[in-house]
Amino acid sequence: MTTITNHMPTAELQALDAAHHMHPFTHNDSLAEKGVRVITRARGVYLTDSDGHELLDAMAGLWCVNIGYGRRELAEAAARQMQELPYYNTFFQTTHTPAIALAQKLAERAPGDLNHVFFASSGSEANDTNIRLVRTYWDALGKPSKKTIISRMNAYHGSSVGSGSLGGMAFMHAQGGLPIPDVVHIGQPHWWAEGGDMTPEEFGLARARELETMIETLGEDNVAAFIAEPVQGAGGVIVPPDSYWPEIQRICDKYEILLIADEVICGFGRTGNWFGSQTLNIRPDIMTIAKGLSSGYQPIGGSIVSDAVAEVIAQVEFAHGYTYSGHPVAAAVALENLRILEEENIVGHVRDVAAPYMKTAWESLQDHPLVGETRIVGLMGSLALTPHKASRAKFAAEAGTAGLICREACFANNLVMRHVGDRMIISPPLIIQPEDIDKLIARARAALDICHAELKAQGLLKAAS
Ligand code: PXG
Repeated sequence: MTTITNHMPTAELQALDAAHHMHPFTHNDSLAEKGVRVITRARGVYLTDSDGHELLDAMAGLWCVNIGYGRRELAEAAARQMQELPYYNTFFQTTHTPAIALAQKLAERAPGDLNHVFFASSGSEANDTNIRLVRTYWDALGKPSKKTIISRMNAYHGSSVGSGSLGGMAFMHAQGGLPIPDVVHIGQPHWWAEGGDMTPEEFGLARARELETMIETLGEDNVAAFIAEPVQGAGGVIVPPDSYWPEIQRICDKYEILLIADEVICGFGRTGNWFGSQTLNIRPDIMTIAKGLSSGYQPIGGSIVSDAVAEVIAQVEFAHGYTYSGHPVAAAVALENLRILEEENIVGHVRDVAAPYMKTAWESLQDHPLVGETRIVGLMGSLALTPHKASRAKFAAEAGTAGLICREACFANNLVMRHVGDRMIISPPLIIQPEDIDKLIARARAALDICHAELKAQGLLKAAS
Protein backbone atom coordinates (compact mmCIF):
# COMPACT_ATOMS: atom_id res chain seq x y z
CA MET A 1 0.00 0.00 0.00
CA THR A 2 1.29 3.47 -0.84
CA THR A 3 1.80 5.61 2.23
CA ILE A 4 0.41 9.00 1.35
CA THR A 5 2.15 11.87 3.12
CA ASN A 6 2.55 15.63 2.86
CA HIS A 7 6.05 15.00 1.48
CA MET A 8 4.76 13.59 -1.79
CA PRO A 9 4.92 15.82 -4.87
CA THR A 10 1.74 17.85 -5.39
CA ALA A 11 1.05 16.28 -8.78
CA GLU A 12 1.03 12.80 -7.29
CA LEU A 13 -1.35 13.81 -4.51
CA GLN A 14 -3.59 15.48 -7.08
CA ALA A 15 -3.68 12.38 -9.26
CA LEU A 16 -4.55 10.12 -6.33
CA ASP A 17 -7.21 12.56 -5.15
CA ALA A 18 -8.74 12.73 -8.64
CA ALA A 19 -8.76 8.94 -8.87
CA HIS A 20 -10.62 8.24 -5.65
CA HIS A 21 -11.99 11.28 -3.88
CA MET A 22 -15.43 12.70 -4.73
CA HIS A 23 -15.53 16.34 -3.59
CA PRO A 24 -18.61 18.10 -2.23
CA PHE A 25 -20.25 20.80 -4.36
CA THR A 26 -17.70 20.20 -7.11
CA HIS A 27 -17.65 19.35 -10.80
CA ASN A 28 -15.13 16.58 -10.25
CA ASP A 29 -14.02 16.21 -13.90
CA SER A 30 -13.11 19.90 -14.15
CA LEU A 31 -11.30 19.73 -10.83
CA ALA A 32 -9.29 16.71 -11.92
CA GLU A 33 -8.23 18.58 -15.03
CA LYS A 34 -7.22 21.70 -13.14
CA GLY A 35 -5.60 19.93 -10.17
CA VAL A 36 -6.88 20.20 -6.63
CA ARG A 37 -5.19 22.43 -4.05
CA VAL A 38 -3.58 20.42 -1.25
CA ILE A 39 -3.46 22.00 2.20
CA THR A 40 -0.78 20.50 4.39
CA ARG A 41 -0.79 22.42 7.67
CA ALA A 42 -2.08 25.53 9.41
CA ARG A 43 -1.33 27.88 12.30
CA GLY A 44 -3.34 30.81 13.60
CA VAL A 45 -4.97 32.41 10.56
CA TYR A 46 -2.54 30.98 7.99
CA LEU A 47 -2.66 27.81 5.86
CA THR A 48 0.25 26.18 4.07
CA ASP A 49 -0.27 24.34 0.79
CA SER A 50 1.76 21.52 -0.72
CA ASP A 51 3.77 23.98 -2.83
CA GLY A 52 4.80 25.87 0.29
CA HIS A 53 2.52 28.90 -0.20
CA GLU A 54 1.30 30.54 2.98
CA LEU A 55 -2.29 31.63 2.56
CA LEU A 56 -4.24 33.97 4.81
CA ASP A 57 -7.45 32.07 5.49
CA ALA A 58 -10.15 34.73 5.45
CA MET A 59 -12.84 32.01 5.56
CA ALA A 60 -11.77 30.21 8.78
CA GLY A 61 -11.89 26.95 6.85
CA LEU A 62 -15.58 26.76 6.08
CA TRP A 63 -16.72 29.48 8.52
CA CYS A 64 -15.71 27.36 11.48
CA VAL A 65 -12.17 27.70 12.82
CA ASN A 66 -13.14 30.44 15.25
CA ILE A 67 -10.16 30.10 17.64
CA GLY A 68 -7.69 29.68 14.76
CA TYR A 69 -5.58 26.71 13.76
CA GLY A 70 -3.02 24.82 15.78
CA ARG A 71 -4.36 24.93 19.35
CA ARG A 72 -2.59 22.12 21.14
CA GLU A 73 -5.10 22.17 24.03
CA LEU A 74 -7.82 20.79 21.78
CA ALA A 75 -5.60 17.99 20.54
CA GLU A 76 -4.75 17.15 24.15
CA ALA A 77 -8.42 17.19 25.18
CA ALA A 78 -9.17 14.74 22.35
CA ALA A 79 -6.28 12.46 23.29
CA ARG A 80 -7.27 12.44 26.97
CA GLN A 81 -10.88 11.65 26.14
CA MET A 82 -9.95 8.94 23.65
CA GLN A 83 -7.95 7.18 26.30
CA GLU A 84 -10.59 7.50 29.00
CA LEU A 85 -13.76 6.81 27.00
CA PRO A 86 -13.42 7.03 23.20
CA TYR A 87 -17.05 6.29 22.55
CA TYR A 88 -20.25 5.56 24.26
CA ASN A 89 -23.79 6.34 23.19
CA THR A 90 -26.42 8.49 24.83
CA PHE A 91 -29.32 6.19 23.95
CA PHE A 92 -30.79 3.55 26.27
CA GLN A 93 -30.79 5.64 29.43
CA THR A 94 -27.04 6.28 29.51
CA THR A 95 -24.85 9.34 29.44
CA HIS A 96 -21.24 10.39 30.04
CA THR A 97 -19.51 13.40 31.53
CA PRO A 98 -18.45 15.19 28.28
CA ALA A 99 -22.08 15.27 27.08
CA ILE A 100 -23.35 16.39 30.49
CA ALA A 101 -20.72 19.11 30.77
CA LEU A 102 -21.20 20.43 27.24
CA ALA A 103 -24.99 20.54 27.52
CA GLN A 104 -24.70 22.37 30.83
CA LYS A 105 -22.17 24.84 29.40
CA LEU A 106 -24.32 25.55 26.34
CA ALA A 107 -27.39 26.12 28.51
CA GLU A 108 -25.38 28.62 30.53
CA ARG A 109 -24.10 30.43 27.43
CA ALA A 110 -27.25 30.44 25.30
CA PRO A 111 -29.59 33.40 25.79
CA GLY A 112 -32.97 33.35 27.54
CA ASP A 113 -34.48 30.01 28.45
CA LEU A 114 -32.61 28.00 25.80
CA ASN A 115 -31.53 25.38 28.30
CA HIS A 116 -31.71 21.97 26.61
CA VAL A 117 -29.44 20.45 24.00
CA PHE A 118 -30.01 17.68 21.47
CA PHE A 119 -26.65 16.72 19.96
CA ALA A 120 -25.75 15.91 16.36
CA SER A 121 -22.49 15.75 14.43
CA SER A 122 -23.16 18.57 11.96
CA GLY A 123 -25.41 21.49 11.15
CA SER A 124 -27.30 19.41 8.57
CA GLU A 125 -28.09 16.74 11.12
CA ALA A 126 -29.12 19.33 13.68
CA ASN A 127 -31.55 20.94 11.25
CA ASP A 128 -32.97 17.51 10.41
CA THR A 129 -33.51 17.13 14.15
CA ASN A 130 -35.30 20.49 14.15
CA ILE A 131 -37.75 19.43 11.44
CA ARG A 132 -38.79 16.42 13.50
CA LEU A 133 -38.63 18.33 16.77
CA VAL A 134 -41.03 21.13 15.81
CA ARG A 135 -43.52 18.76 14.20
CA THR A 136 -43.39 16.44 17.21
CA TYR A 137 -43.89 19.44 19.47
CA TRP A 138 -47.14 20.49 17.78
CA ASP A 139 -48.28 16.89 17.54
CA ALA A 140 -47.77 16.44 21.27
CA LEU A 141 -49.84 19.56 21.86
CA GLY A 142 -52.69 18.05 19.87
CA LYS A 143 -52.11 20.19 16.77
CA PRO A 144 -50.75 17.69 14.21
CA SER A 145 -51.77 19.89 11.28
CA LYS A 146 -49.06 22.39 12.24
CA LYS A 147 -46.39 20.83 10.04
CA THR A 148 -45.22 23.35 7.46
CA ILE A 149 -41.88 25.02 7.99
CA ILE A 150 -41.34 28.37 6.36
CA SER A 151 -37.82 29.18 5.24
CA ARG A 152 -36.27 31.62 2.79
CA MET A 153 -34.97 31.51 -0.74
CA ASN A 154 -31.16 31.50 -0.87
CA ALA A 155 -30.94 30.27 2.73
CA TYR A 156 -28.43 27.55 3.57
CA HIS A 157 -29.34 25.04 6.26
CA GLY A 158 -27.34 21.99 5.18
CA SER A 159 -27.15 19.36 2.50
CA SER A 160 -29.08 16.34 3.75
CA VAL A 161 -32.54 15.72 2.29
CA GLY A 162 -34.25 17.48 5.20
CA SER A 163 -31.86 20.36 5.77
CA GLY A 164 -31.33 20.83 2.02
CA SER A 165 -35.09 21.21 1.73
CA LEU A 166 -35.10 23.85 4.45
CA GLY A 167 -32.40 25.66 2.52
CA GLY A 168 -33.52 27.80 -0.37
CA MET A 169 -30.78 27.03 -2.87
CA ALA A 170 -32.50 26.50 -6.22
CA PHE A 171 -29.49 24.67 -7.69
CA MET A 172 -29.62 22.17 -4.84
CA HIS A 173 -33.36 21.63 -5.15
CA ALA A 174 -32.82 20.89 -8.82
CA GLN A 175 -31.01 17.67 -7.90
CA GLY A 176 -32.48 14.65 -6.12
CA GLY A 177 -36.08 15.67 -5.67
CA LEU A 178 -35.92 18.40 -3.03
CA PRO A 179 -37.64 19.98 -1.24
CA ILE A 180 -39.59 17.47 0.84
CA PRO A 181 -43.29 18.26 1.36
CA ASP A 182 -44.44 20.92 3.80
CA VAL A 183 -41.45 23.20 3.46
CA VAL A 184 -42.04 26.55 1.73
CA HIS A 185 -39.82 29.53 1.04
CA ILE A 186 -40.35 33.27 1.16
CA GLY A 187 -38.07 36.01 -0.22
CA GLN A 188 -34.76 36.94 1.36
CA PRO A 189 -33.94 40.41 2.74
CA HIS A 190 -31.30 41.03 0.07
CA TRP A 191 -31.78 44.71 -0.65
CA TRP A 192 -28.76 45.19 -2.94
CA ALA A 193 -29.89 42.54 -5.43
CA GLU A 194 -33.65 42.62 -5.05
CA GLY A 195 -34.65 45.87 -3.36
CA GLY A 196 -35.54 47.75 -6.56
CA ASP A 197 -36.57 51.34 -5.82
CA MET A 198 -37.39 50.74 -2.17
CA THR A 199 -35.19 52.03 0.62
CA PRO A 200 -33.48 49.27 2.58
CA GLU A 201 -35.87 49.86 5.51
CA GLU A 202 -38.99 49.65 3.31
CA PHE A 203 -37.64 46.53 1.66
CA GLY A 204 -36.75 44.88 5.00
CA LEU A 205 -40.34 45.38 6.17
CA ALA A 206 -41.77 44.14 2.87
CA ARG A 207 -39.72 40.95 2.99
CA ALA A 208 -40.58 40.33 6.65
CA ARG A 209 -44.28 40.76 5.85
CA GLU A 210 -44.00 37.96 3.30
CA LEU A 211 -43.88 35.73 6.37
CA GLU A 212 -47.21 37.07 7.57
CA THR A 213 -48.75 36.67 4.13
CA MET A 214 -47.45 33.10 3.89
CA ILE A 215 -48.83 32.20 7.33
CA GLU A 216 -52.20 33.63 6.35
CA THR A 217 -52.17 31.83 2.99
CA LEU A 218 -51.29 28.48 4.55
CA GLY A 219 -53.46 29.02 7.61
CA GLU A 220 -51.96 29.50 11.03
CA ASP A 221 -53.08 25.98 11.99
CA ASN A 222 -50.80 24.49 9.37
CA VAL A 223 -47.56 26.27 10.21
CA ALA A 224 -45.01 24.81 12.63
CA ALA A 225 -42.01 27.10 12.45
CA PHE A 226 -39.96 29.69 10.65
CA ILE A 227 -36.24 29.05 10.21
CA ALA A 228 -33.59 31.59 9.29
CA GLU A 229 -29.94 32.44 9.71
CA PRO A 230 -29.63 35.71 11.69
CA VAL A 231 -27.28 36.81 8.90
CA GLN A 232 -27.31 34.62 5.78
CA GLY A 233 -23.84 33.16 5.35
CA ALA A 234 -23.45 30.82 2.40
CA GLY A 235 -26.03 32.88 0.48
CA GLY A 236 -23.45 35.69 0.34
CA VAL A 237 -23.24 37.31 3.81
CA ILE A 238 -26.50 39.14 3.37
CA VAL A 239 -26.97 41.55 6.24
CA PRO A 240 -30.69 42.29 6.56
CA PRO A 241 -31.95 45.88 6.81
CA ASP A 242 -32.54 46.98 10.44
CA SER A 243 -36.29 46.86 9.95
CA TYR A 244 -36.33 43.15 9.10
CA TRP A 245 -35.79 41.14 12.29
CA PRO A 246 -38.06 43.15 14.63
CA GLU A 247 -40.91 42.60 12.19
CA ILE A 248 -40.16 38.88 11.85
CA GLN A 249 -40.12 38.56 15.64
CA ARG A 250 -43.45 40.40 15.90
CA ILE A 251 -45.03 38.04 13.35
CA CYS A 252 -43.68 34.86 15.01
CA ASP A 253 -45.02 36.10 18.36
CA LYS A 254 -48.41 37.09 16.96
CA TYR A 255 -49.07 33.73 15.28
CA GLU A 256 -47.21 31.60 17.85
CA ILE A 257 -44.92 30.17 15.21
CA LEU A 258 -41.73 28.60 16.56
CA LEU A 259 -38.66 30.56 15.55
CA ILE A 260 -35.56 28.54 14.70
CA ALA A 261 -32.40 30.64 14.49
CA ASP A 262 -29.78 28.78 12.50
CA GLU A 263 -26.63 29.88 14.33
CA VAL A 264 -24.29 27.43 12.59
CA ILE A 265 -22.25 30.34 11.21
CA CYS A 266 -23.36 33.23 13.43
CA GLY A 267 -22.81 31.38 16.71
CA PHE A 268 -19.78 31.38 19.00
CA GLY A 269 -18.60 34.93 18.52
CA ARG A 270 -18.82 35.49 14.78
CA THR A 271 -21.05 38.58 15.06
CA GLY A 272 -19.35 40.06 18.15
CA ASN A 273 -21.69 38.37 20.64
CA TRP A 274 -21.88 34.73 21.60
CA PHE A 275 -24.83 34.28 19.25
CA GLY A 276 -26.14 36.16 16.23
CA SER A 277 -29.56 36.18 17.91
CA GLN A 278 -28.11 38.54 20.52
CA THR A 279 -26.61 40.86 17.90
CA LEU A 280 -29.86 40.97 15.94
CA ASN A 281 -32.09 40.97 19.00
CA ILE A 282 -34.01 37.81 18.19
CA ARG A 283 -35.69 35.49 20.71
CA PRO A 284 -35.59 32.03 19.11
CA ASP A 285 -37.29 28.92 20.48
CA ILE A 286 -34.56 26.72 19.00
CA MET A 287 -31.02 27.48 17.87
CA THR A 288 -29.05 25.29 15.45
CA ILE A 289 -25.35 25.11 16.29
CA ALA A 290 -22.26 23.46 14.75
CA LYS A 291 -19.01 24.79 13.20
CA GLY A 292 -17.66 27.27 15.82
CA LEU A 293 -18.93 25.03 18.64
CA SER A 294 -15.70 23.04 18.25
CA SER A 295 -13.93 25.55 15.98
CA GLY A 296 -14.13 22.73 13.44
CA TYR A 297 -11.61 20.59 15.32
CA GLN A 298 -14.25 17.86 15.68
CA PRO A 299 -17.55 17.34 13.87
CA ILE A 300 -20.27 18.31 16.32
CA GLY A 301 -23.55 20.21 16.17
CA GLY A 302 -26.85 20.36 17.93
CA SER A 303 -30.13 22.06 18.68
CA ILE A 304 -30.48 24.25 21.76
CA VAL A 305 -34.12 24.18 22.78
CA SER A 306 -36.21 26.44 25.03
CA ASP A 307 -37.69 25.28 28.34
CA ALA A 308 -41.19 25.46 26.87
CA VAL A 309 -40.41 23.29 23.84
CA ALA A 310 -38.27 20.82 25.82
CA GLU A 311 -41.03 20.41 28.40
CA VAL A 312 -43.49 19.28 25.73
CA ILE A 313 -40.99 17.00 23.97
CA ALA A 314 -40.12 15.41 27.31
CA GLN A 315 -43.66 14.08 27.56
CA VAL A 316 -43.25 11.83 24.50
CA GLU A 317 -40.58 9.40 23.37
CA PHE A 318 -38.90 11.44 20.65
CA ALA A 319 -37.89 8.70 18.20
CA HIS A 320 -34.80 10.40 16.91
CA GLY A 321 -31.04 10.30 17.45
CA TYR A 322 -27.65 9.64 15.94
CA THR A 323 -24.97 7.10 16.85
CA TYR A 324 -22.69 10.05 17.51
CA SER A 325 -25.17 12.32 19.37
CA GLY A 326 -23.02 13.82 22.13
CA HIS A 327 -19.90 11.94 20.99
CA PRO A 328 -17.53 12.09 23.99
CA VAL A 329 -14.41 13.09 22.04
CA ALA A 330 -16.24 15.76 20.03
CA ALA A 331 -17.91 17.03 23.21
CA ALA A 332 -14.59 17.16 25.10
CA VAL A 333 -13.01 19.13 22.26
CA ALA A 334 -15.99 21.49 22.07
CA LEU A 335 -15.74 22.10 25.81
CA GLU A 336 -12.06 22.96 25.51
CA ASN A 337 -12.88 25.28 22.62
CA LEU A 338 -15.53 27.05 24.72
CA ARG A 339 -13.06 27.33 27.60
CA ILE A 340 -10.58 29.07 25.30
CA LEU A 341 -13.26 31.35 23.84
CA GLU A 342 -14.22 32.36 27.38
CA GLU A 343 -10.87 32.56 29.13
CA GLU A 344 -9.14 34.39 26.29
CA ASN A 345 -12.14 36.68 25.90
CA ILE A 346 -12.20 36.02 22.17
CA VAL A 347 -15.77 37.26 21.78
CA GLY A 348 -14.69 40.50 23.47
CA HIS A 349 -11.72 40.68 21.09
CA VAL A 350 -14.11 40.46 18.15
CA ARG A 351 -16.49 43.05 19.60
CA ASP A 352 -13.92 45.59 20.81
CA VAL A 353 -10.87 45.13 18.59
CA ALA A 354 -11.12 42.97 15.49
CA ALA A 355 -14.63 43.84 14.26
CA PRO A 356 -14.31 47.65 14.57
CA TYR A 357 -10.89 47.53 12.89
CA MET A 358 -12.17 45.21 10.18
CA LYS A 359 -15.25 47.33 9.56
CA THR A 360 -13.20 50.43 8.76
CA ALA A 361 -10.77 48.42 6.64
CA TRP A 362 -13.49 46.49 4.79
CA GLU A 363 -15.55 49.59 4.08
CA SER A 364 -12.42 51.27 2.67
CA LEU A 365 -12.80 48.89 -0.30
CA GLN A 366 -16.00 50.74 -1.19
CA ASP A 367 -13.94 53.20 -3.26
CA HIS A 368 -12.77 50.45 -5.61
CA PRO A 369 -14.35 50.78 -9.07
CA LEU A 370 -15.69 47.20 -8.95
CA VAL A 371 -17.21 47.38 -5.48
CA GLY A 372 -20.90 48.27 -5.26
CA GLU A 373 -21.57 47.77 -1.57
CA THR A 374 -19.67 46.53 1.44
CA ARG A 375 -21.55 44.89 4.30
CA ILE A 376 -20.14 43.59 7.55
CA VAL A 377 -21.38 42.35 10.94
CA GLY A 378 -18.74 41.34 13.45
CA LEU A 379 -16.30 39.27 11.42
CA MET A 380 -18.55 38.23 8.56
CA GLY A 381 -18.40 40.54 5.57
CA SER A 382 -19.32 40.74 1.93
CA LEU A 383 -18.89 43.01 -1.02
CA ALA A 384 -20.88 43.15 -4.21
CA LEU A 385 -18.98 43.32 -7.49
CA THR A 386 -20.76 45.41 -10.08
CA PRO A 387 -20.05 46.97 -13.48
CA HIS A 388 -22.06 50.06 -12.45
CA LYS A 389 -22.37 51.17 -8.84
CA ALA A 390 -25.11 53.76 -9.08
CA SER A 391 -27.67 51.43 -10.63
CA ARG A 392 -26.59 48.36 -8.58
CA ALA A 393 -26.24 46.62 -11.94
CA LYS A 394 -25.52 42.96 -12.40
CA PHE A 395 -22.94 41.90 -14.98
CA ALA A 396 -24.12 40.92 -18.45
CA ALA A 397 -21.89 37.86 -18.16
CA GLU A 398 -23.20 34.76 -16.41
CA ALA A 399 -23.55 35.29 -12.65
CA GLY A 400 -20.39 34.25 -10.85
CA THR A 401 -18.01 34.96 -13.73
CA ALA A 402 -16.56 38.07 -12.09
CA GLY A 403 -16.65 36.45 -8.66
CA LEU A 404 -14.66 33.47 -9.85
CA ILE A 405 -12.04 35.66 -11.51
CA CYS A 406 -11.73 37.61 -8.27
CA ARG A 407 -11.45 34.46 -6.16
CA GLU A 408 -8.68 33.10 -8.37
CA ALA A 409 -6.87 36.44 -8.10
CA CYS A 410 -7.18 36.17 -4.31
CA PHE A 411 -5.51 32.75 -4.35
CA ALA A 412 -2.77 34.16 -6.56
CA ASN A 413 -2.26 36.79 -3.84
CA ASN A 414 -2.20 34.19 -1.04
CA LEU A 415 -5.64 35.07 0.26
CA VAL A 416 -8.56 32.69 0.72
CA MET A 417 -11.62 34.82 0.04
CA ARG A 418 -14.72 33.08 -1.31
CA HIS A 419 -17.20 34.15 -3.93
CA VAL A 420 -20.93 33.53 -4.00
CA GLY A 421 -22.05 34.53 -7.45
CA ASP A 422 -20.57 38.00 -7.85
CA ARG A 423 -20.31 38.69 -4.11
CA MET A 424 -16.99 38.25 -2.33
CA ILE A 425 -17.19 37.07 1.27
CA ILE A 426 -14.98 36.80 4.33
CA SER A 427 -15.34 35.10 7.70
CA PRO A 428 -11.83 34.86 9.18
CA PRO A 429 -10.78 33.19 12.43
CA LEU A 430 -11.94 35.34 15.35
CA ILE A 431 -8.41 35.65 16.72
CA ILE A 432 -7.36 37.73 13.72
CA GLN A 433 -5.21 40.74 14.70
CA PRO A 434 -5.11 44.22 13.13
CA GLU A 435 -1.83 43.46 11.31
CA ASP A 436 -3.43 40.41 9.65
CA ILE A 437 -6.46 42.51 8.75
CA ASP A 438 -4.13 45.00 7.03
CA LYS A 439 -2.66 42.12 5.01
CA LEU A 440 -6.11 40.75 4.21
CA ILE A 441 -7.30 44.11 2.88
CA ALA A 442 -4.11 44.77 0.90
CA ARG A 443 -4.38 41.35 -0.76
CA ALA A 444 -8.10 41.78 -1.39
CA ARG A 445 -7.49 45.15 -3.02
CA ALA A 446 -4.72 43.72 -5.19
CA ALA A 447 -7.07 40.90 -6.23
CA LEU A 448 -9.83 43.39 -7.04
CA ASP A 449 -7.37 45.32 -9.23
CA ILE A 450 -6.40 42.15 -11.10
CA CYS A 451 -10.05 41.19 -11.48
CA HIS A 452 -10.94 44.65 -12.77
CA ALA A 453 -8.14 44.56 -15.33
CA GLU A 454 -9.11 41.07 -16.45
CA LEU A 455 -12.80 41.91 -16.80
CA LYS A 456 -11.84 44.96 -18.84
CA ALA A 457 -9.48 42.97 -21.07
CA GLN A 458 -12.17 40.36 -21.71
CA GLY A 459 -14.84 42.98 -22.40
CA LEU A 460 -16.85 41.82 -19.40
CA LEU A 461 -17.35 45.15 -17.63
CA LYS A 462 -20.82 45.40 -19.12
CA ALA A 463 -24.07 45.68 -17.21
CA ALA A 464 -26.95 43.32 -17.84
CA SER A 465 -29.77 45.10 -19.61
N1 PXG B 1 -26.69 25.91 8.66
C1 PXG B 1 -25.92 26.90 8.21
C2 PXG B 1 -26.33 28.32 8.46
C3 PXG B 1 -24.73 26.62 7.55
O1 PXG B 1 -23.95 27.61 7.09
C4 PXG B 1 -25.22 24.27 7.82
C5 PXG B 1 -26.38 24.62 8.49
C6 PXG B 1 -24.92 22.82 7.64
O2 PXG B 1 -23.87 22.44 8.43
P1 PXG B 1 -22.99 21.14 8.06
O3 PXG B 1 -22.14 20.99 9.27
O4 PXG B 1 -23.91 20.01 7.89
O5 PXG B 1 -22.25 21.45 6.79
C7 PXG B 1 -24.36 25.28 7.36
C8 PXG B 1 -23.10 24.88 6.64
C9 PXG B 1 -20.41 27.45 1.81
C10 PXG B 1 -20.74 26.35 2.74
O6 PXG B 1 -20.15 27.17 0.64
C11 PXG B 1 -21.41 26.63 3.91
C12 PXG B 1 -21.76 25.58 4.75
C13 PXG B 1 -21.39 24.29 4.44
C14 PXG B 1 -20.71 24.03 3.26
C15 PXG B 1 -20.38 25.06 2.40
O7 PXG B 1 -20.39 28.62 2.24
N2 PXG B 1 -22.49 25.88 5.88
